[in-house]
Amino acid sequence: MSQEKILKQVEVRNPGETEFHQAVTEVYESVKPLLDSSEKYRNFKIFERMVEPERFISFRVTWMDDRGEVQVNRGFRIQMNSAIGPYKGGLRFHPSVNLSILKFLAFEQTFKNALTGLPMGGGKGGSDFDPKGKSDQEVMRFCQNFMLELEKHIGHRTDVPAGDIGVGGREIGYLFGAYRKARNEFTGVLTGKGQGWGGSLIRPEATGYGLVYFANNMLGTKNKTIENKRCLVSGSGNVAQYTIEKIIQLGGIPSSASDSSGYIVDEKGITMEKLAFIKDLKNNRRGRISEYVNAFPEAKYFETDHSADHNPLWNIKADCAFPCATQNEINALDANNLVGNKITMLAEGANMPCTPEAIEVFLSNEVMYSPGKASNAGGVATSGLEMSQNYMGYNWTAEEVDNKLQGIMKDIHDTCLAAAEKYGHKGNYMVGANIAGFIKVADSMIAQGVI
Ligand code: NDP
Ligand code: 2IT
Repeated sequence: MSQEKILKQVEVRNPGETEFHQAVTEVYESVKPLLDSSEKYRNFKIFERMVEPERFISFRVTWMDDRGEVQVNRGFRIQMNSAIGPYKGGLRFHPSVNLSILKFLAFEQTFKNALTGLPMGGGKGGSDFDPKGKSDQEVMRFCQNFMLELEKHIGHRTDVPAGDIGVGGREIGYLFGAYRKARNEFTGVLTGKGQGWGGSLIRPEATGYGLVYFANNMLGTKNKTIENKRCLVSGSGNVAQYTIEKIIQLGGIPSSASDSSGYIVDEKGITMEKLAFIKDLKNNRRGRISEYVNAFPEAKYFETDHSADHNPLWNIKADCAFPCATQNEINALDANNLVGNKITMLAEGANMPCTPEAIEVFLSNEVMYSPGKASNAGGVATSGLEMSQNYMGYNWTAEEVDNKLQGIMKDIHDTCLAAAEKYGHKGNYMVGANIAGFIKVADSMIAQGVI
């Protein structure tokens, strides 16, 4: 099928699923020269197969809120591709969750997981349930009812979910408890578990730490490091918190954080003490980032105007940027503002936080840019290490896991650069990540026949 036909068919088969179209188009454009030159990928219809989930499950989740009112939500699991291992990927609980968002995430996850070098296929799931403002009991009842259905479709050798937006340690605990009860078995069916019940050390930190390790590798190609670099970070959840932590540990200066209501700017830099405040605020008190300025009045808080054509957070002077909140949070105007302020590097912590137009701005202005499927892969890689430890019935030390994580991030970095250079796009991490991830999955699919 020609380029137009393949992308057209994705649009026709998945009407209105704009995020999914966006993710598919990016990968397609990167691998097109490979498809053009390789008869085997064309004859085996590899790309056409990759954009069709192997299976997706959609179900009703009914639960009772604290007032005794019955609530109805939607639950999903996209089992995208299992050519190189069991389906693996997070669960997102957010009111915006729909098939388009989960399909884009599952599609990206397939290539990301291939890049880690570990045997994990691609999957993603979640619900339009909004944990914000819910009591612990409500979250627990929701998780139990969600798992009542999901447990029929997952397993430690079949499909291993984990966290994502709105799903952290608390939710994984409730989900794991419900699975164990339903199946009467204790297996590593979820990752991101607690330390005492099968979790891996460093998994909570892994996405953010891995992101900064990756960024340091990128800067290393120009004989630079993150030390003394001013860094913009968006988000204030799991990924943002440990990105900020690792930037501080490596001598950088994180100067912002955000949530969906607004952002804080702390020109003096977020210190370990200030980060401890953010962790307690977000993970225990479940408050808003605006409260940061009450504790640290030297910082400033700005509300986000969601109807504006750009986000002023990305117009603050800095050397590096780490978007760690959500998809499409940086558009072309934001990218131009970053370029105007002479940003040297942007590494994606979130999945697909930059629009295609924003990426174009970075690439054409020689800003070092890395796609989430490469630079945020440390989270799922450490999930893979958690699975290995569960299979072995053994735990590695924090130092052992952290060393493996650093090695994996370096390998992913080098793999992206090597693939980019081989296919004529020297220094382009996006093309390199897409091609290297694609080849691994594609060749495995071909070896396993037409199924
Ligand atoms: P969390 O739920 O811990 O934090 C999400 C953060 O992003 C919060 O600060 C949240 O603000 C903000 N946010 C969420 N949605 C929006 C939105 N629509 N507009 C503005 N801000 C928003 O999630 P994570 O930190 O786990 O995930 C962040 C990103 O990283 C996601 O893109 C996720 O897919 C990706 N990722 C996560 C991994 C992981 O291991 N957890 C691994 C790899 C990637 P608020 O509280 O107001 O909603
Ligand atoms: O987007 C991601 O890579 C994640 N949310 C983590 C997935 C995982 O299985 O650890």
